[in-house]
Amino acid sequence: MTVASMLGEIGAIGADATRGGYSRPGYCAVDRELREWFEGHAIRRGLDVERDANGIVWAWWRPPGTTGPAIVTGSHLDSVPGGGGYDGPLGVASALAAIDLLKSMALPRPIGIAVFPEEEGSRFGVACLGSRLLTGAIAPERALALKDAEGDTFADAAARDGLDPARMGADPASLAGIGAFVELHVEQGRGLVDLGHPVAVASSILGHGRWRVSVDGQGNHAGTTLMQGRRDPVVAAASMILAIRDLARATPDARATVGRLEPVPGGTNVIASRVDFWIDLRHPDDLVTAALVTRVRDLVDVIALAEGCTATVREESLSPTVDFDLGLRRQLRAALPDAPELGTGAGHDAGVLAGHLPTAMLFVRNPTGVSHSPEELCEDADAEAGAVALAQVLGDLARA
Ligand code: HGY
Ligand code: MN
Ligand code: MN
Ligand code: MN
Repeated sequence: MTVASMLGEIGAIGADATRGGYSRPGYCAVDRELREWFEGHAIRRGLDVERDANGIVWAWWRPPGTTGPAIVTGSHLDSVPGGGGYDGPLGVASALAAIDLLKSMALPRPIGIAVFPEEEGSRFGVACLGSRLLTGAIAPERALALKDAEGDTFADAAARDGLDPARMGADPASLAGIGAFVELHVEQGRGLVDLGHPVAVASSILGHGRWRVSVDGQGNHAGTTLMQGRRDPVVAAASMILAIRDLARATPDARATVGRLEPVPGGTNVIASRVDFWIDLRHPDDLVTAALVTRVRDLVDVIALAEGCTATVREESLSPTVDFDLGLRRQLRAALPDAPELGTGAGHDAGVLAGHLPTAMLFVRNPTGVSHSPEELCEDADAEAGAVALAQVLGDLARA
């Protein structure tokens, strides 16, 4: 079965008619449907499937005679709201296609596929929630207390999704069973388009974090409240967002985004009493990110005061810059001598695992270079080339 046809099947799950693209939050019915799709494909290939206490689905190819830590690949099936069809699913479908190629190779090591839940953090606000739980990057107590936009706690959602919150948390034994992890992912930029190659080896992941800003003012009637003396948190937030944009513009390589803003109560004829907005901030140097956060906190305080409001800034997640293991990159480049190396500004579960075991990534060309949008794209031929490259790399690592 081709990667493209598997992507076609996945594309029938979680389409978002309102926003376009796909909306696939973690640990819910859509996620369950996607997991069942994956489990069906894995079982049909003779893989042993299990779902761990953190909700990660593992599929193992462990024929008799294979020994030692497994070579694992995989990615995620959840999406951002209105996301594209490749961010995550391309890595999972390519992993299944790679297994089809590897099964006849009589490799000495077991091969595994991992499907990580809530990689986007779209529902509970923390990116890579599954792999962070697995590695201990987030304490289960903190994770279980996270709430989604409806006020549902992760503990309740996980329990409804068939998990036992009491068993969640770091699993060093599971990590020890992995000799190397290689994630294939659609490129979320135009690097490969400009270089004219279908596949690249990843060199690094930009450090990135998320902060929630809550601004409180005075709610009131839009018609009976004169402009003088208003304490409008939405106006304060607007000034803050522009100031954050200007700060990032003035800092080479920085990226700052506010894509989510929620006024309370959210009425057209109501001056909001509060507004929450989230900042996604990224920079290759973790020290610069920290300095930018300090500047953001200061400007938020100054603007809030000027607008007669109060404000808080709370860190929700923070991921340091990742430089992938040089030895592993060398092995991948030996397997794929024509493939260039590219860094990425996008976070991945591979970035979380990189601090715990030998980890690498492959990127596959995206002709539009656009991601987190229905315009994300990967041509069928490149998708197949990616799966062949992944099989090549996994086979080499299994024989190493
Ligand atoms: O936000 C990211 O960089 C990734 O897509 N989760
Ligand atoms: Mn993404
Ligand atoms: Mn992704
Ligand atoms: Mn009225």
